[in-house]
Amino acid sequence: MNTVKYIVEPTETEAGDLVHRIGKTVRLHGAIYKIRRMSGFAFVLLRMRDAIVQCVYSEEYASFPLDLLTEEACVRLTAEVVAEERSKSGYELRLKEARILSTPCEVLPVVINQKKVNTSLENLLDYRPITLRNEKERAIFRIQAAICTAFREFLNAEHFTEIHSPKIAAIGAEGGANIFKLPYFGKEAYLAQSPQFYKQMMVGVFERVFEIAPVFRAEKHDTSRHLNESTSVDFEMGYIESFEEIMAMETRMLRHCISFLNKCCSTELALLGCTLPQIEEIPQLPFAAAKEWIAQAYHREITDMLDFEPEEERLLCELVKRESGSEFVFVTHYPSAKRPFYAMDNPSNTEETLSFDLLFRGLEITTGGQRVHSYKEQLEKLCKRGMHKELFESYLMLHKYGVPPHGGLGLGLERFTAQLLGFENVRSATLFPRDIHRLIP
Ligand code: AMO
Repeated sequence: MNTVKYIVEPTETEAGDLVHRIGKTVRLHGAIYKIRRMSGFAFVLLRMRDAIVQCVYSEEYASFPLDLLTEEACVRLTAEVVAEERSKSGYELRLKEARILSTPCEVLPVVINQKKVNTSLENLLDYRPITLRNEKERAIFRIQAAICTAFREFLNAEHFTEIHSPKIAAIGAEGGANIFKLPYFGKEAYLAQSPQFYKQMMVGVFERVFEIAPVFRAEKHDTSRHLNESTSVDFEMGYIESFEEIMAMETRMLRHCISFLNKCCSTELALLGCTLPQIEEIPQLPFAAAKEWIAQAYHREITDMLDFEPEEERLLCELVKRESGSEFVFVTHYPSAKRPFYAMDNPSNTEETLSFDLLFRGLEITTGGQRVHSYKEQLEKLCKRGMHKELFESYLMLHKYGVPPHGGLGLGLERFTAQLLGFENVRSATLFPRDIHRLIP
């Protein structure tokens, strides 16, 4: 039995637990974020997993010289938690011992330990592996993680099953030229533009499914709203009576998300100076009416009857906010000519689809709608568009062998995060953005 070993759980303290350890000696680990030398002592900020905590270094208590600590060194520290009324936390952490686990070889190329990383977006992204260590940068992605947790929590409670569909595919689901090709053992394959076909197929299996995963779009334009790889929050649900049920589900999902963030990310939101929107009922209006309204209100000529210009999305949100107070608006019944072949046409006007976009603070964050579920109708639509039905045989099994009326949506995680936190560029809410100029880091 002597050879059997047991894993010993480390007994180190979390930042959040320190307040309960007053009067005790604790062990902590993290990276040295900042050293503030004062006269006779120093404040040492430790970047821990869950927060940045302030320790006090004084020769009186410490068994090591302050010079042992350098910024961005990873350390294990022993400290005494002493009650201190003058401190916001109610305690002071007096450093006693330090063990250096690793030290940086070079001084950082950007200052990351100020309130904000004071540099251009380009630099911020070029040095992402370290700029993300900044407290505010880290907060953005902690919030993004919480958004996904909230969506998952909501969808699981609504009996959606999480799926993982392939990202290498034989055909594109969304049409258009923005598709990445790749060689695939002598064949041509594509990076998935969306999980569209697979989530629809899975409606036939689980009725309600969702996926949070990357999607790829070969966008040739360098804009503040487009990425070449983004994270899509998709859900799809069966046995719907109308596409409005999807909008209602999204409204409830967003409400849950906002209340979850207010509860779990109050520190991060305060750090970023963000107040989250309240979501009551989200107003909706048809695409054609929205176009007219914008044209009239702003004396603009309508140049494209099939889609919005980015400026029109911004203006529409402005109008809706003025009229109803809502920062969200559903635009419904987009023209069939601009929607993919899987979108269901409105039976009472086949020029338009039973589909919608959700705009938030001037930007489209979601597309969704009801899908064609009849085999005959889907074949007709494919043929009308000059598409080769042979290419879609496996997708069409869905229709051929029976599927309930269904629909769903895709929400861009980076766009949603960016709008929620008030960023002008979607890249600010993307860990490692991919765009026409950027493949590294
Ligand atoms: P769509 O193509 O509109 O719809 O995409 C859904 C949502 O994904 C986000 N998005 C992007 N975000 C950043 N960069 C991009 N290049 C980019 N492209 C899209 C947007 C958009 O609203 N299959 C449908 C969804 C559905 O009907 O279920 C689809 O992919 O926020």
